[in-house]
Amino acid sequence: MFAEAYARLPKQPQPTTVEEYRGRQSRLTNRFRNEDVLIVSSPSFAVHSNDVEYRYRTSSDLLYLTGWTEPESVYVLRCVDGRWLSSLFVQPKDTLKEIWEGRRPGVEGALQDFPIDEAFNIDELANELGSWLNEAKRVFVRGGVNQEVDDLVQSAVRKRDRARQHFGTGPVSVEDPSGIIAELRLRKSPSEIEQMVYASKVASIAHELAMRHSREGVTEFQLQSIIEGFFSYAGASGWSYPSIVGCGENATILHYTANQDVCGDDEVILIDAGAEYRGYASDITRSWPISGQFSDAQREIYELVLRSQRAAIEVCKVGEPYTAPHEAARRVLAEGLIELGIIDQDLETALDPDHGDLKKWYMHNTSHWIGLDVHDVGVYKPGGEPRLLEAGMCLTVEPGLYFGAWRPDVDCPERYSNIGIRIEDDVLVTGDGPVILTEDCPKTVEAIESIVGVPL
Ligand SMILES: [Mn+2]
Repeated sequence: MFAEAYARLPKQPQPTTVEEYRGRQSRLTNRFRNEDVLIVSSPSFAVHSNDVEYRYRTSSDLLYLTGWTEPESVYVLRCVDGRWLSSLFVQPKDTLKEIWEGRRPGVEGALQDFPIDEAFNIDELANELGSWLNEAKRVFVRGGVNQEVDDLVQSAVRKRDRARQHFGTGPVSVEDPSGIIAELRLRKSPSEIEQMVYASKVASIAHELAMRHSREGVTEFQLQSIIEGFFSYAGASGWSYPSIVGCGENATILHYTANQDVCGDDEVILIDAGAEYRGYASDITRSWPISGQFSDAQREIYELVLRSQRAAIEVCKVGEPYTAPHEAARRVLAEGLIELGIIDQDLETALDPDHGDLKKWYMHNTSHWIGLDVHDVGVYKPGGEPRLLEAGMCLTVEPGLYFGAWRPDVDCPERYSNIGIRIEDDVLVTGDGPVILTEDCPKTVEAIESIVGVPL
């Protein structure tokens, strides 16, 4: 069943080139002084149980600067005689380990295929990095990622030797580089957008396949397996966050991930699932009736959320504050809920963050940045003011309404009992207006009703 769906995908895009990684490194060093040193370590493995680890996924900053995905690695940028050098400490070649765990690129591989000037085995870290640190003034490193690096930095800072006494050498400050790298990552390049488009297309088709396999009695985990199975089939590395597959009252739980229930004919299912491709996330939510036909009550809520989502996407424009989609979505939702008699307040009261009833049924934000992290980096309110959208920024637009009849804190209207609807797309801001990266994913009532329960 996957082959036909796979045939609809475009060819996989070219990977990011070594030249582009070099460009990112030099945009970063433009913000540094010659005595600065930047260190980015790969995170350690996460244990699943006993001696079994989770699938390894390196840090997004390391991916962004180098494309290097191997564990036990430390990347260093430093300036020698006026020239910035890109160094990488890597796992050594080890035939026995490679027989068991897989081939290692090693020092040669790092130098050959990556934007790296000098490569070392990781066991040389203390020696090499230790001496570079003694020459540095400001060290940019995120603490808590690599204990050995943290210790080396601390020892360089504490060191009180003759050179320090006589010449004032040695680091005087340790700073977190995350914010500087985040500013670069916030604006996506054409090649990054190509990877994100592929991740989006894979996830769009996966959602469509889940729609096609929906029928009374199907389980949440079966639909999850179709979605995640297609992610793998299509060459994605897996999900970009654990899939949310919730039917009936589970659809009213924002981050429901148990995915263990059987789907009933009169229920709406909400699936929030995205593929990760070459480190880039997609993030899609769709909601549909298991029967393939919206009931009147389900359609009323669905069309309202869809209207609000379209209004929010409309304002994803250069120069708009990042809060504009949220404000647009909230206004449409509040108007609609008043019209349906669900909110008995005037519009401005309904929207009030303290006294408004909108937040009873819509309690989350509308947007987050998306990129190498599903909740991508980038400060939303630099200096306290909402950031203005620029071309190349990518954000999600995901309004929803949730009528959990199980909730003791609200009186859920009977007619809308246990209807949970969220509609989420990934949007690229461009000079020509918003581009919906996930536009292939069926969204209108007509499209959904013609697809649900109809195998490919
Ligand atoms: Mn999202």
